[in-house]
Amino acid sequence: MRLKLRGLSYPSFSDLVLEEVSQDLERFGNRLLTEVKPLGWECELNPPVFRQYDAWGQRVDHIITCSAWKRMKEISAEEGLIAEAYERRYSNWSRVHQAVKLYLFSTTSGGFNCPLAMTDGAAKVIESLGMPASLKNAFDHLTSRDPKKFWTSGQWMTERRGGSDVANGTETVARKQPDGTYRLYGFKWFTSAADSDVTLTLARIADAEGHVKQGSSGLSLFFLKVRDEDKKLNNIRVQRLKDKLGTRQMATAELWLDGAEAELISAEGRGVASISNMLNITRIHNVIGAVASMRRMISLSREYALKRVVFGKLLKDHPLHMQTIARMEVQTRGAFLLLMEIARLLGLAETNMASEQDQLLLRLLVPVAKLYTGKQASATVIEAMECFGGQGYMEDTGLPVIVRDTLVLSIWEGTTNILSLDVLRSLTKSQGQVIAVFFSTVQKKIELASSTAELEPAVKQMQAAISRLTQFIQGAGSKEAMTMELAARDFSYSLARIYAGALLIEHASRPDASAEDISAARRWCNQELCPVATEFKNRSYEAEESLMDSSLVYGSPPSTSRL
Ligand code: UCC
Repeated sequence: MRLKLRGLSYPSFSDLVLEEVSQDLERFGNRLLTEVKPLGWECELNPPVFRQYDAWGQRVDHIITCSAWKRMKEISAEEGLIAEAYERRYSNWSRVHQAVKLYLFSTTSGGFNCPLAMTDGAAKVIESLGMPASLKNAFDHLTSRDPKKFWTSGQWMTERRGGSDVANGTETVARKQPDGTYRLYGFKWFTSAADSDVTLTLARIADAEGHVKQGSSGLSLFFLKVRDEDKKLNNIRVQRLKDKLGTRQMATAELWLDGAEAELISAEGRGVASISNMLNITRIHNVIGAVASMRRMISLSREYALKRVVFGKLLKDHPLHMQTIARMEVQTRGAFLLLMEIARLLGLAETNMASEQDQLLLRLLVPVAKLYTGKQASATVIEAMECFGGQGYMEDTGLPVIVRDTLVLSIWEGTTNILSLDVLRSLTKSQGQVIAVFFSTVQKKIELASSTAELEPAVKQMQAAISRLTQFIQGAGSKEAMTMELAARDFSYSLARIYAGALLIEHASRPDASAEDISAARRWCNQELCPVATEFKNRSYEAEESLMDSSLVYGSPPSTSRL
């Protein structure tokens, strides 16, 4: 769209943004192919090594990372992979620009997308706290484009008692010092990207008698530097590196905090609420990683099908094989649009352009998209691996690396069930407003399809799903709270499928939409859009069915019929 001023026609802001961003993405894409991809592979082949003692028996606790990993850090700064979101040179579109760059970077990053997620989260927390003067310097480092200045952050949330129930699992204690700083004592069980420069972490502040308050309201949020100017650890001992299924390029460590100097950055007892700003950002990065893995595996499968001859013809000429890839393609398109929607809403929220509805929608869609795309990605990459037959299982193809690195996406940053409960939390906290906004937004999007006859079946399926979801909500409202908890996962899946369906329909309603856009929307809507209504009808959330769940798992005493 062009703007007209005094008879002259100028390109609009969004046209300029699109043009500049497109050029940047094209340049970055070339850099990824020529420079970053080989570095990513080098990171995989040279995972971090832990050296606890030096030659003379001195405890040093060095985590040694390869040169390619260090180069990834420099490239991340040069490309403004964090900076872009905070400079906001493209106003509300900056987050979309950043998300697309991260999406392109993700599967070639050699695992460096993980520290970037936490770095973004840390910058977000600092900004959300109103940029306290004591943290301004850290913020500048975390959002710097200067490779020499750029810092990454960790997010130390998980302790020995687990990473989900943070409120009860956190044992780390913070003792106040006469100068107002704190010293932290505790054991962090999973610390991703342990080579990071700084971190955010939770701890319980001890009172004068050394007592701490248990539960969520006893937790406060702290900022600390991992090493001092001489690179000496901040009273932290590394116990060992984790031996993980995937993300092996990245050092995940067990850390003892033995008096680590830290700064209290939240109000006392508001640790969880404050770190949730970080969690929401890292969850969005998780979505980026999930969609990127899906897209990468499909691209590779597509290319392979153009070259591999089997049963006398190319794989691409076998309709059953094409059907398999096409099904993945539809899932990936839905996931991609969900990601873009979240990035769009986040961009609006961060430039004070979001309405109250946009903010509510963002709160709801982050856990919905995280849990749904995490699961979709695992299924898709395994399916895509199969497209290569036995070769897909061979390490030197690089395909198992993508599969391994994808499988974590449904676990870290909150498992599927924990995120489903977070969806319920957003409902409770907003007194149901999130769901009202959800319905009205979905309706508006599918109304756009009114002039596209080919979308009629999809619209009908969506209308039916919306009405079944409404009935479920009304029905579940009159039942015990337990019903909603048991339904949480199916409910969240229903929200994801319906919302992504609406986005695909909206996309396919554009005047320049292609036949494939229309087909993707139709096929998406052919799947079960509202599983929660089906399971509710099946009485799956009733108390007796819940008891039967346990009996099926453990048998009922005396157990007579274990298969
Ligand atoms: O650290 C990890 C790995 C790092 C690697 C990162 C790489 C990512 C890379 C991706 C790239 C490919 S894994 C750490 C994983 N751990 C988690 O994600 C935590 C999972 N657990 C939860 O999310 C739980 O639901 C908790 C911890 C939030 C539950 O805590 P509480 O204290 O029991 O929950 P409450 O009492 O409901 O919430 C406390 C406050 C409330 O605010 P107030 O007090 O004002 O009512 C909540 O509304 O926190 C608020 N709150 C939130 N606000 C809780 N969650 C949220 C949220 N998501 N958004 C906004």
